[in-house]
Formats: sequence, structure tokens, C-alpha cells
Amino acid sequence: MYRDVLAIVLAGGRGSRLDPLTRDRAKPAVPFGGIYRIIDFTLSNCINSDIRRILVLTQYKATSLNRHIDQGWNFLCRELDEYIEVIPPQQRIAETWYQGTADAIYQNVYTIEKAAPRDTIILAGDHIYKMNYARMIDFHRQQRADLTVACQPSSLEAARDFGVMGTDAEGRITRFVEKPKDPPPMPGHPDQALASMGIYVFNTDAMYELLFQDAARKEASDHDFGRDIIPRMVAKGMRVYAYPFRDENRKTAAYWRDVGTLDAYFQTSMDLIAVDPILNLYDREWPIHTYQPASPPPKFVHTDPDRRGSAYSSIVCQGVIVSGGQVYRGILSPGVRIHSYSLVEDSILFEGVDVGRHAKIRRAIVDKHVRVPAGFTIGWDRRLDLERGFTITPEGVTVVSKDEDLERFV
Ligand code: ADQ
Ligand code: ADP
Repeated sequence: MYRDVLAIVLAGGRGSRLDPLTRDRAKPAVPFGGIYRIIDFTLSNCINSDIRRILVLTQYKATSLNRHIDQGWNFLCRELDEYIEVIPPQQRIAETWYQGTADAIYQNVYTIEKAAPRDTIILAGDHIYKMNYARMIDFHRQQRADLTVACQPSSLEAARDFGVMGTDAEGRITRFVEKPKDPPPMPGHPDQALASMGIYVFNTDAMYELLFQDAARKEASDHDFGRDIIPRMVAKGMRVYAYPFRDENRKTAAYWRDVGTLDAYFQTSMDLIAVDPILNLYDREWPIHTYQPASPPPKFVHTDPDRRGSAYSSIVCQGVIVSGGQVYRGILSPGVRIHSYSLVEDSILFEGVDVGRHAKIRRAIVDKHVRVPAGFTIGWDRRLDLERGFTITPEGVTVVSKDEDLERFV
């Protein structure tokens, strides 16, 4: 086990591009794949990589995230020095809330010192992927690196939202720019850039030194790893390495998605119901844990020939009843009800959504507990959806926010 490693999950991002899904909850707490929350992927990666000391730094609208971790992730054993500890903003060293990501770590430096880890792995709580961090830590130690940054090739277009690096033949980072307007391509691949996944393994002693230096700087700083700390380490000639995250079986870049926008969220969710999904949730070697309350099994009710309750190419969770309605390529979260003569296509319905008789939903995300009235349509008429105040994404996905009262439109 990697007992001398501490994982820190940054779970404080506001996620404003996921609005309205992040109106009352932090981005890592957004439901995903029916029964999960986004953060379950990162936390499961830690546990499956044998990293059992985990701090989760929260900041923005953390109530639902706290409750989820409290209920679903309380199985580690303190007596064995295993824990997942959720830490709200400290405001202990500085008077302000966290600034950048480095500041979030800096403000918790005493908690880290208590754990005294040899290496610290810093993770984002809002990515969908399966990764064995142990391999990255081994690489980091072999290179005797001060810092190792996980990376993947990305299109030049997408690279504008990432940190982009250049490396030498040994994989040592020689250049790092955060969210460049004009990303420098990889040698020999003019249409690709080497993008940072925002996953960092630090030699803890080197990290302390850098954080204290950064905090003491008189010059302007965003106190951010990508903007400040990493470029400065590279400029100083410290040992900063790139760890290529690859799918060793497929010999390709591994599946990794930053679900930063509603369209990315929708596509990543739909990837799950592909016939042969790359991100396989049914892989017993790499289970994704979550919180699941006791709930009855899904049920399909078929009463007469034109009321066949059925779901095709869909994920159907516990407590769902599909009664006389049809679902094609849907993700039905726990407790969803589909009533007779209704039609749901290419849509994600969150917990407790109730689809009334003859209602039709297409290419939509419907947040928790929305009651869709009988005969109502979502995603069928763009103008109507806009009039009703629903969000429509650039790629035409309609999003209905939590607890929305749709009865007022009938
Ligand atoms: P971004 O994701 O844009 O880029 P940022 O917004 O700083 O960077 O978020 C990084 C992570 O930290 C996110 O999970 C976010 O939720 C969280 N976070 C941000 N501020 C926080 C705070 N004050 N407290 C707690 N958590 C906080 C980063 C890197 C890029 C890299 C991409 C990959 O900066 O170089 O390419 O991640 O997604
Ligand atoms: P999610 O939709 O992400 O599961 P919840 O419905 O659990 O979130 O909670 C979202 C927000 O609603 C919380 O951040 C909190 O403000 C409020 N809320 C919901 N349930 C409760 C509760 N039992 N006690 C207090 N606040 C609650």
C-alpha cells in the first residue's frame, strides 16, 4: 500500500459552465451515470490504487458533496490510519477564501504536515476516468522528480483550456504554459498538443518550499499550480516530469474527460451507454464506489399492446418504474417514474424525475425531482424550451433545473 502518499482532492471549483446543474451543488457533487457523483471516480481511483489517506478540499456549495462523502465513503479505518477527510476552507493563514489551487493547498499545510507524506498527489474532483495512480507515483520516484504532471495528447483546439507542456527526449518538462491562446504543437504532430490533466505528484518537501515561497511573493500571483508554480519550477531547472497517461491494453490515450461544460457532461454520460463503452463500469478489477440507499429493483410494467414499459440501450437504476412508456438511450437515475404512452430519447433523468403520460423528452438533462406534466414536451421545440426558461447548450441539449415547477406552463 502507498502509506507514505497523501492524496489531496481539489473539490472547490465553482463549475459555472455546468449551470444549472451546479446551481445548488459543487461540480464534483453533480450526479453522473445514474448512481454516481462525479467525485466518485477520483475517490475510487485512490482506493483502487491503494492510496488510503485522502483530504478533500471543498469551497463552494459543499452541503450535498459533504453529505455524499459522509454517507458513501465512510468505510475506511481510522485505526489503520486510513481516512477521507473533507476540509472546508480554513481561512486560517490568510483572511481570504482560497485563491488559486496552490493557495488551497498552502492553507492546509499544517494538516499535510501532520500526515508527513513522502509524496503528495494532487487531484481534481471533477474528472471522469479510471487511472492507477500507483504507476504514476512509481514513475515519479524512478525519475527522482520534484514534480510529475500527468498528461495526454489533445487537439490544439481543446488544448486552449488546459496547461500545455513541451518535453525533452527523457520526458522532462522544458516548457509549461497555462491555457495558451495558441497552443504549441507536439513535435511531429502538428495538430496535437501535450495537455496537463491537472494531476500532480509532488515530492512533499519540495512542495512545501515552493508553497511558502509563492505565499511570500510580493509580486502579483494567482497562487495557482498551472499559472505560477509549475512554470516557475521549470524556469528554475527543477526536476519536473511528464507522465503519459495511456491505455496499455488499447495502446491509445486512455479515457479521461474533464466534464467542464454541459455538452461535455452530456457526451461523457452518453459514452456510458455506448454498445462497447471505453469507460466500463462493469469492470470488477476497478470498481467505482458510491453511496446507494436501499431501494427496490427496477421494474418494467407492460399491461396491453400499446403500453409496453420498456427501455433500450439505457442505464436503469434501482427504484425506477417504467410503466407503459418507452425509453431509448436514457440514463434513468434512482426512483425515476416513466408513465404510460410517454417517450424518452437520448436523455439523462436525475433522481426522482417523474415523466407524465404522453410526455415526450428528447436530448435533455432533467435535474432531480422534476415532475414532467402529462403531454408536456422537452427538447422537441427549441423556441418553446427557451420561452420556458430552460437552458439550451451550444450542441442543442435542453437542461431543466432542479425542482422546476412545470405545472405552471400547462
Ligand atoms: P482548470 O481545471 O481550469 O485547469 P482550476 O479551475 O484551477 O483549473 O481547477 C483545478 C481543480 O481544482 C478543479 O477540480 C477545481 O474544481 C478545483 N479547485 C479550483 N480552485 C479551488 C480551490 N480554491 N479550492 C479547492 N478546489 C479548487 C487545471 C490545470 C490545467 C489542466 C487542467 C486539466 O490548471 O493545467 O490542464 O486542470 O483539467
Ligand atoms: P443534490 O441535488 O446535489 O443531491 P441535495 O438535494 O442533496 O443536492 O442538496 C442540494 C442543496 O439543497 C444543498 O446544498 C442544501 O443547500 C439543500 N438541501 C437539500 N437537502 C437538505 C437537507 N436535508 N438539509 C439542509 N439542506 C438541504
